[in-house]
Amino acid sequence: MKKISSLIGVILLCSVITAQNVFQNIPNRKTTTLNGKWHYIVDVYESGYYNYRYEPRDQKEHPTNEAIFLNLKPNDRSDLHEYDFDYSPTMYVPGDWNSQDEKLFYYEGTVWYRKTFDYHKNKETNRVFLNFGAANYRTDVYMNGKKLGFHEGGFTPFYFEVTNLLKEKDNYVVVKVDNKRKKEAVPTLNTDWWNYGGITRDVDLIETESTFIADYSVQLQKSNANLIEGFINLDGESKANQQVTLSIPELKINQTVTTDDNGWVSFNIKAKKINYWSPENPKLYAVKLTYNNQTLDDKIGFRTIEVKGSDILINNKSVFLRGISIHEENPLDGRRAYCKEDAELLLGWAKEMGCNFVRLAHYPHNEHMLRLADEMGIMVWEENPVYWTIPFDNHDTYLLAEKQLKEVMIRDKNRASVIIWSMANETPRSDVRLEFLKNLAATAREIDNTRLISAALEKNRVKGKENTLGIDDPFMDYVDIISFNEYVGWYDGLPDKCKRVHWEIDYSKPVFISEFGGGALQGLHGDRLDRWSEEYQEDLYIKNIEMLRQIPQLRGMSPWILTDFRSPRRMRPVIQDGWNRKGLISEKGTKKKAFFVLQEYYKEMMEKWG
Ligand code: GCB
Repeated sequence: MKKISSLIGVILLCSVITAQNVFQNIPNRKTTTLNGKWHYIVDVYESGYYNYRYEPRDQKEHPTNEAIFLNLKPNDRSDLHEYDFDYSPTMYVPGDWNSQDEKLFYYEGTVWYRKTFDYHKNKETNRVFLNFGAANYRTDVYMNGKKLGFHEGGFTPFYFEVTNLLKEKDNYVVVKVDNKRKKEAVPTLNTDWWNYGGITRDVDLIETESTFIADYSVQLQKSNANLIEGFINLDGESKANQQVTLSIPELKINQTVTTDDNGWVSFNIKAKKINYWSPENPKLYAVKLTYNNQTLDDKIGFRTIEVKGSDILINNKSVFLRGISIHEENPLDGRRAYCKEDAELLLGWAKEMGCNFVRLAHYPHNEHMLRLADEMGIMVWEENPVYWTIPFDNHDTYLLAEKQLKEVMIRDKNRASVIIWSMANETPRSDVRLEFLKNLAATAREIDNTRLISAALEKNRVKGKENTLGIDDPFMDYVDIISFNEYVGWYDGLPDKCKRVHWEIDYSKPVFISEFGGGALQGLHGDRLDRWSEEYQEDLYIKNIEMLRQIPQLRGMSPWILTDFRSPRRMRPVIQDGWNRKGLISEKGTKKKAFFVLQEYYKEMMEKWG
């Protein structure tokens, strides 16, 4: 019991914080991975979190033995305990729980995780942070019996400082992950993808000096291909008035700048003869930031991205976005994608199809995808999980959406591959929704004025004109690229309808088709009118492509979708069995006929646009 009361002291001292800090460039920092096997406890009733009065145990002055975050063991043979991590099963982190334990395949609720470890700090003065790449959806984090805080949002990173809690021996991190869907959350109750739960991305301890480079941005100024600008931000007690050096040896840049009282400094540096990043030439420069004998390396590409009339210009050259939409799922294993090998598989397929662009739907994907896209020369659309009908009138929901948008923008701002921030997908038109999206777009532009803003909107019929489609969404005024999903031939008529459709889009902005497509079970053959056959999907692609050629401002597309993916909405036995079949590649990795239609079209577009 003594042990418990000393822990309580620690608990009371701590004020619980909501994590929303994002570390820049974790791959190049001094880290110790906590990936691997973690013990877990499935807590359907959340008994380890709430007491029998339904009060959170971590807010009680005297939490009883049942508070799982305390990670207790019976002291003697009479002690009452109803959980025990040591005898509980283990699963792999990172990874979703659905694919690792058959009983958890459909599970939506709380699972507790525990990892124990020893840790030796390099220097007495160093600081240590506990970082999660992502965990879905709400994560409460405890270390050595103390609550560090919580994070909401399933696809963005967060960290807590643990310097003062760390011991040399027998540390334990206990994490409660809850993936229950909620109406007011982002995303909301209703989605068309699998609600994978768990600690789905890497967990690391990051060790820094007492004052260190926390964040930075290094990129070309908007529309100025000869000026590299950005900022550097130090964190720590002596962050004011410090010298930091930015060097890019290949460009003969070596500049020292001095931070202000907040540890912040901005810079702009003229640069000559930059070898610009582009899909044809994914040049990345070695960039080094040095502060007080600490160095942080990165590889950064430089390019401009702009819109002029209906053209998208990369490095001042018109481009056609040969894209494909992708979910963060490894279909071969039927699980969330989380590692570099997964990114290689997915982006490798996209490249094979002839893509120079991917739409990472419908939420921020793991950082491996972005770093690999940088290396492979694939341009990227990143998306905020504002999907379908979230409660647009709820201010807390707005704050959650904004927080997740900021988190991904902070993480990926130095990736040249990212050219578009997407605010939302298929949201219903209304005044409150317009306000919501306008505010999100304004925030995005404030954080990053160099990239383009868009959202996957919806097409509509043009009133009074038969077979005429267009888009009439007031949010179009706030985006750089008019993107919309159209499902002619699947949800809207049969593929033959494509021949009858006229498009009327009176806007001189680039038009991008963020989705079209249809389902096919790989290996099911039939006539082009047999829904679910590969021939139907093939015909749908041929006719959609022909139809879309009529749109003069068309500057790209990301059809739905690269591979079949798990979705509980897809219940039809034999054909679907829990899979959305709109993939151009099956869950076994076999290409369907439509894959080759798109590949052929992209060959043509490459010849035409370069
Ligand atoms: C859509 C959604 C996407 C769905 C797709 C479908 O419009 O944006 O998330 O999966 O349709 O297959 O119905």
